[in-house]
Formats: sequence, C-alpha cells, structure tokens
Amino acid sequence: MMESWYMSADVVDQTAENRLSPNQPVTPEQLKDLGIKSWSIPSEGYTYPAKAVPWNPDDIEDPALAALRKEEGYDYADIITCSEECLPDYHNKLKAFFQEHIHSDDEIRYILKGSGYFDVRDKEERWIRVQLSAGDLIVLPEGIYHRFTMDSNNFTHAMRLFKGEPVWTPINRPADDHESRKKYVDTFVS
Ligand code: KMT
Ligand code: NI
Repeated sequence: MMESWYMSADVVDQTAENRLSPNQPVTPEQLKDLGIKSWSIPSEGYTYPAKAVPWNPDDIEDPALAALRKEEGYDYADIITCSEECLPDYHNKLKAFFQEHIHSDDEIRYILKGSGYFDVRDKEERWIRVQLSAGDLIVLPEGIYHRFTMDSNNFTHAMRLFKGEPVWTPINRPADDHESRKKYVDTFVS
C-alpha cells in the first residue's frame, strides 16, 4: 500500500523520508481530492526488460495490467530504470526529475521493482511525499506541480504509460499561465 505524508520544510537529503515530527499522514482520499489516482497491481512473477526500447507494450502478460491499460486508454508503454548503468545522462536526469514542474499530460508510472518518491503540492502549496514501491501504479494529473526522487535504496524500475504519442517534457515552475496549470487549478484547486 502506498503511504503518504506531509514533508518537513528543510530538505537536506532529498532521498530521506523528510517527515514532519510528529508525522502528519495523508490519506488516499486527500490524494484523490488533488486528482491523483492509484492502483495496486502486484508485479512479481512478471519479467520486464531493463530498458525502454525496443519493447512492444502488447507483449504484456499480466492480465490485470493489460485490463487497466485498455480501460484507461494507456496504449503506449515503455520502461525506465533509474540506475547509473541504465539511465543515460543519469546525474542530470535525477536533477531534472527533482525540479518542481508540470506536464501537459497525465504522468503515469507503474513501479515494477525498487521504490521512490513523488512529491506533490497540495491546495495550500504544501509538499506531500508519496512513497511508491513495486506494484504501485500512480497517475499524476496534467498540470499538478510535482517532482520525483529515488529513496535511499537508490533503485527504481518503472513502466511509463501514456495515452497516444508520449510527451515527457517537464515545464518547470513557474508555469502558472500554462493552459494545463490553469485547467488543473480550475478543476482541483479553486
Ligand atoms: C519522471 O518523469 O519523473 C520519471 O520518469 C521518474 C522516474 S519513473 C518513476
Ligand atoms: Ni514529471
């Protein structure tokens, strides 16, 4: 199960839990209220390639994942492994992932192995840390301010899903005038 909590203000080590003390948990309902959707689909027992290409998403053997992809229209899928060996331009990518940004589409990630954190802003701009581990599938809605980091285990093997032709471009904050941001604010904040 995914666990989430409000973050402490002073982040020294981005890979640490950075909880408030005492811990202030965030419920799945609170995440839903920010437009975040999630599912749990056990990933053990299935093998996936370590790298993005070449890989035909129709080769997915897990019927639960195949069904969800069909239902949600996630017709594109590839694989990303966050490790120095597998991810080209590793250090710069990790830096970019942790820069606060939005996208012009939903960001959909299914953790196959390892773990990591997505941080998202709540309606009052406070950071919520969402802990993901193998089997967690999360959808961050278009226009939500967020960032990603690995945790102290330093390994994330994930599937990236998308509807249609993928666009991964991050739009760094400030992006308040971006159409996707305005749409997000209209739908979930105001
Ligand atoms: C992203 O866009 O932040 C990533 O792809 C991070 C690695 S996948 C969990
Ligand atoms: Ni992103």
